[in-house]
Amino acid sequence: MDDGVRSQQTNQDRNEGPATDRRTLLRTAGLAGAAGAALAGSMHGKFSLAPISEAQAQTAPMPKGTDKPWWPSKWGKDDEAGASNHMTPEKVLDTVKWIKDGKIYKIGRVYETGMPLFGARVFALRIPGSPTGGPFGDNRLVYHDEFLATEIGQTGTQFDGLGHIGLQLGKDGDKGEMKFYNGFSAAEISDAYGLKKLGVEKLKPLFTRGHLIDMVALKGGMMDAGQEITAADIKAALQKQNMSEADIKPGDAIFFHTGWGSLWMKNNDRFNSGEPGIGLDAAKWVIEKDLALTGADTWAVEVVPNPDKSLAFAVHAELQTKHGILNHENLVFDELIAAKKYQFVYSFTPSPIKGATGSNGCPIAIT
Ligand code: UVW
Repeated sequence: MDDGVRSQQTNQDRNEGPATDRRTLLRTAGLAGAAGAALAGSMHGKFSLAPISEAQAQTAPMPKGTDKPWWPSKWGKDDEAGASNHMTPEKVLDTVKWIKDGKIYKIGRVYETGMPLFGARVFALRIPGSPTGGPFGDNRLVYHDEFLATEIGQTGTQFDGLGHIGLQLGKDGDKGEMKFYNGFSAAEISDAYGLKKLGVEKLKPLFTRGHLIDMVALKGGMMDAGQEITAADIKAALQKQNMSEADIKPGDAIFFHTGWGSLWMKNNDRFNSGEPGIGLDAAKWVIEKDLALTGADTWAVEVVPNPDKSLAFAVHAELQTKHGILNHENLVFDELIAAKKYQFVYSFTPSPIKGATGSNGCPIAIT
């Protein structure tokens, strides 16, 4: 179906829906009770949400926090690259000015067995054969291959692409109304062998100015699960770090050091139990600043549980689904913080796996 037709049909459907339906927020009602408690508790390790009932599903056209279509995207109705479109030659040339001492910092984690994983995700690396092949030839060459079974874009240091997070509009299970970035529906994009639209391979390589917010310094210690980073916190941290809010330009990236990453592989249960992070207030600030990417030393970047316990990953939906703003999770900033390097070039090219929802890989910061 042509995109214009797609958006017209959905808009028409929504405009003609009964007014009472617009006020019905039953899609989230299933989260408010028992599942809200699950969110507050062990969401990451043992993800569980109470399913909404069939009766609720029949009368639930709009989810909480969404009152109008978010498409077409400002990048065009066919766009699949979202905020990576900020990466123009002009942006790259402006970004390069931030390279002062030529030092490169790895800000991604090592992928290994025992790292904390969301829900039932797995990470299983095997080297078949030991060695996999050989010896070959008179020179007796041997070689190793690896076999990796994992949600490759959603374990460890992970970059969320635009096919990852969507919102169910309309009735529960209606894939035509399960909407992603730019209004693409699950019905259009889903495929068992890779997303047909919004695959991570559609994104442009990211090379932009990164601003690091040290929340540990601002708060005087590691933040706690459920502790929200607000726009006021960002402003206060910028001031403390002698940085100017005016220096944050469209297409830049913003990163948050919460201290939560210190639990990585030391206390996975606590790491998985929730996390500090940005809430909807900071997300609004990110959208207003027209940034390309958010990142943090946590597994979702956003506060979990959300202070509004009826909401699940609301910041993901605001930034990625509605605005095409990208997200990088489980980053490490310790070396940058130790060197007091709060401004750097962030560089990352998502692994171009056709139809993938995200990407593994090691982002770098260049100072
Ligand atoms: C989900 O996959 C729901 O979240 P995240 O992007 O944090 O892994």
